[in-house]
Amino acid sequence: MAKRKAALYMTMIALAGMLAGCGSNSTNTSGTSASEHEGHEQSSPAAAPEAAESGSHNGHGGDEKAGSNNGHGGGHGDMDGMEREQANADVKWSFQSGEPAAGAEAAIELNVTDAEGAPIEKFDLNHEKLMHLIAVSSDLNYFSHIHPNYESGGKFTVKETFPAAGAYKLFADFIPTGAAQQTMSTKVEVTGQAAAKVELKADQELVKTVEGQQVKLALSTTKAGEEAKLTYIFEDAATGEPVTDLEPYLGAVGHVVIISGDLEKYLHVHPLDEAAKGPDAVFATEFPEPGVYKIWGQFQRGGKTFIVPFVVNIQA
Ligand SMILES: [Cu+2]
Repeated sequence: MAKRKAALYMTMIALAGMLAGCGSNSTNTSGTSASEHEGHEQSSPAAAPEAAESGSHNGHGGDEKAGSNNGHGGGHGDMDGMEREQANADVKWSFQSGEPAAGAEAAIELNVTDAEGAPIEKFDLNHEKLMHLIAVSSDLNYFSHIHPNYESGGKFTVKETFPAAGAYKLFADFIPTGAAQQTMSTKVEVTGQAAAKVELKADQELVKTVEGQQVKLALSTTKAGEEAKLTYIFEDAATGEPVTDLEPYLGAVGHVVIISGDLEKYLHVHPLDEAAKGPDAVFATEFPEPGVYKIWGQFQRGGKTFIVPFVVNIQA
C-alpha cells in the first residue's frame, strides 16, 4: 500500500516536472548568474520600440504589474504550443541600502510571491537567466540591463548604481515555473545630483555607428497594432563589409528591449532566428499604441557586448 502510494506520488512528480519543463529551455531553481552589468547606455540617441502594458505605478517601492506576457519576440513566446498559466505573481521591491542616491551602489531586493503573498520559489531559465532587470531613467536616456541573483524563497538581489538623481523605472521579467512570463515594474526616486533631461525625439535616420559597427534598423511598419519586423543590419564601419560574426549574447544573436516614452509599455523581444550571426538580425513585435518608443538592441561581437539605441515614432 505504502509502496503504491509512493509510486503514485512519483508519477505525479514526474508529471509536474514535465509540465513545468514544457516549453522552456530548462527548469532551474537554484541560483545562477552572478549579477552582471552587461548593458549600460547613456547617450541621447533614439530608436524604435514596442511594448507590453505596464499597469499603473504607485510610486516608490510600490509594485506594479506590467502585463504578463511582454511580447517575447517573434516565434518564441508562449512556447511549444503549450498554454502557460498566468501566475499572477507579485513583486515586492526594496532597497537594502536605504534610499537610493546618485552615484552610490544601491542594493535592490525583489521578493516574488503569488497573489496570496506566498513566495514563488521556482523559475525557468529565460535566455540563460532566471530574471532580467531593466532600469531606465524617466527620459529613457539611461538604460541598464542587469541580472539579479536568485537567493532562495523567491528572493532576488542585485546592485545598481543610478548615475544621477531623478525618477527611474525598473522592470523585472521572469518566468515562474509552469507559468507565463511576467513583467513587474516599479518607480524609484533617486536623490542627489540631477542630470539634464534629454528630450526623447525620434531619430531622423535609423543608422548608427557603435563600437566599430555601423548598424541600421529597418522597420517593416511604423504603425501601431501591426506586426512590426525589426531588421538590424550590421556592417563593419571601417571596411564597409557585412558583419557575419556576431556572437550569441545570452543564447541568442541579440536582445531587444522597447519602452514607450511614457514608460508604460515594456517589451523584451528575442530574435526570430536566434542562431543568426549577421549581417542581419531580425525581431518581430507589435507596437501596442501610437507614440514615441525607444529601442535598445544588445549584441555581441569579438567578445564585447554593445548596445544600439534608436528612437522611433509610431503612428495610429
Ligand atoms: Cu537580461
